[in-house]
Amino acid sequence: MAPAYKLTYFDVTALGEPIRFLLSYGGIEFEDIRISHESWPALKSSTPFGQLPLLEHNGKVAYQSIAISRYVAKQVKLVGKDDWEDLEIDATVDTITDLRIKLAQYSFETDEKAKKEKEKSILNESLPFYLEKLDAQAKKNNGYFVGGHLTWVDLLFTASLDFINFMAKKDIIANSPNLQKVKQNVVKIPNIKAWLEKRPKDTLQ
Ligand SMILES: N[C@@H](CCC(=O)N[C@@H](CS)C(=O)NCC(=O)O)C(=O)O
Repeated sequence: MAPAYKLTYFDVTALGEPIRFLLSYGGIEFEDIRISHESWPALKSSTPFGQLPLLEHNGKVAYQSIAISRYVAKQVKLVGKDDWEDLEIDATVDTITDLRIKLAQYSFETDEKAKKEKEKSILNESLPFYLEKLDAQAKKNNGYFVGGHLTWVDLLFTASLDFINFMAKKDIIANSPNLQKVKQNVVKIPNIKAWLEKRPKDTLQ
């Protein structure tokens, strides 16, 4: 029987990888459909908002990577212990998203002069600002972001690192010992380890 979950995204980690991590964590089998850039234009208009990723479950289609991640986190029991922890998780996810969007503004800037300016304001100012605060949060929570225990934001952060590092052109957590702990706490989980070994090796970012 075909798996009940089908994830459709491009052949990159980026916004699809947190969902792949979460499904893998829960031992949930899923179809990992990877759309090539050549075949995307023909598919685009059939998607809810002309973008990927999409998750199909029980014959229904969901879009928006973070909403999908939150849904899968509930299925695999990686949410907070109470509403306040859920709020803290959501706030941290939004902060990581803010950082990702800033780095994309730098990374995909094609005008040389504008890129130089963004290097200063984003790479040299915003990035260290965010990293210092996120590292302090991970320190306070003993190698996790929220509540001193594993939640889906730890998986989302770790799964996003390849793409974020690609955009920043460096290992952003090289000098952030507590963010390194978050990553270690995630990659040592047997189901995540198995996914990392199994996932396509030539995937970009
Ligand atoms: N907020 C959306 C953003 C989705 C998004 O930007 N998807 C990009 C790939 S990362 C996409 O589908 N690009 C192709 C297009 O817009 O035609 C999410 O988190 O799912």
